[in-house]
Amino acid sequence: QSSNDKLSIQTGPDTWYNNYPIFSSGKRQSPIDIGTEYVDYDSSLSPIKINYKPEKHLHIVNTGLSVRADIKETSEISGGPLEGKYRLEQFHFHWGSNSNKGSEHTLNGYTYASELHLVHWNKGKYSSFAEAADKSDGLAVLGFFIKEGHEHKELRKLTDGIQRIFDKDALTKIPDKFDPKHILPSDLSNYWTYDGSLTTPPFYESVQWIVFADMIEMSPEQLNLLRCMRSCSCEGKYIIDNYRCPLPLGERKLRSSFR
Ligand code: SG4
Ligand code: ZN
Repeated sequence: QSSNDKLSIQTGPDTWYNNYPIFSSGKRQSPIDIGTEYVDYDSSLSPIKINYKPEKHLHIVNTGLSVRADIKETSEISGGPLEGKYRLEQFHFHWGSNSNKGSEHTLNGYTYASELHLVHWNKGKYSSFAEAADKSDGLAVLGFFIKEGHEHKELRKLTDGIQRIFDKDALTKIPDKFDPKHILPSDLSNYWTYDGSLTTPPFYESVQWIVFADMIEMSPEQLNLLRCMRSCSCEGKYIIDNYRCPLPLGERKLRSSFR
């Protein structure tokens, strides 16, 4: 075993419980299994309003744990379970070593090939992402399950860019205009929502999770490009299976906007 293997094993999802003991007993940790038999329909949950602007040159970075796209424009969401406006900070993906796994949330125990997370912060109450990140009402993350299927046209711009950032800490700009709204399915009225946390260290219990019933598709080729990203600037260590496993719902409520 090389030292790089060890580093990855010591810092990957398998050891996060040991290194962050407070949160192994946390009461609002994420992800969870969305067990539809535990869901409460809430007729007061309106559709999520998306007010996203196209990015002139989307910046994407290989963080060593994922690919992250950083948002420069003032793109916002409101509605649903949210009070006031939440501003889009970044989006990123989780994925598996093959398409039978990769999502963080599961649906009645079923895992999908990947999951997209769009991370927003409460701009009505806080003045920056950093200030909001550890507050109980600080963040809202939109989650979308991704299935293997058709090529996703808007994400093609991103997956083309990924070929330039296979090494950890590499970053690049997408040459074309990129509209984050075009990543999303057209119907955003059906979703589940619950109080949760970041799914990576430091696991702050600050996230209103909104996971959508309508899914996104990416082609096998697009998913394979994610799997070519490296968790170091060396040969052979790939970013795969960068998902956390579901934690108990506990006393929390899991609500749906639809029957
Ligand atoms: C990914 O590792 C992102 O790249 C992180 O973003 C993100 O951390 C982390 O996932 C956890 O986010 O929606 N899955 S999640 O709970 O958003 C944060 C950064 O590297 C703080 C900043
Ligand atoms: Zn995530």
